[in-house]
Amino acid sequence: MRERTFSIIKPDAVKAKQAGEILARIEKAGFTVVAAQMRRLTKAEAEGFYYVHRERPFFGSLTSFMSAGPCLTMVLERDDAIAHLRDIMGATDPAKAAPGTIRKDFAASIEANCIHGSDARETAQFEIGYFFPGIELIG
Ligand code: 3AN
Repeated sequence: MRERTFSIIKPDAVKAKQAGEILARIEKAGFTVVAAQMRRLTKAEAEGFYYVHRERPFFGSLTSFMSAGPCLTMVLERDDAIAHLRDIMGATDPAKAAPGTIRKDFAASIEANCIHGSDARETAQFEIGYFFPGIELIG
């Protein structure tokens, strides 16, 4: 089923000038870019985005990293977009990511792991609305 997901090419990858290569992989995997915007998150925006992780020990470090430089926020569409993006991203920890995945090839650490992708339908709706309010949602 055609659906939308939300993705961020994170500050580590933008700084390393890998955003273009990562986006090319996403497009080659059949995704359409529905919306895209470079932005630098404030610490408060990063905290709101990662609210579900607020009790985790890495929350402060993660939100500092995510607000340390520009990132590329995107809404992506294809069949089974949420699961498929997670497949091509690879595991959260790049050391455990499968060969050929984006994180295996570009990420430096479990925190600076180059790309975000929504993990479920509800999260995708929240995340798309958080950064692109007004975009029509599927479902
Ligand atoms: P994913 O991005 O693969 O869905 P989550 O949702 O478990 O992973 O974690 C959200 C983000 O928090 C990750 N993308 C990563 O940047 C960071 N993160 C996750 N686990 C750790 C950890 N153990 N130490 C530091 N940062 C972490």
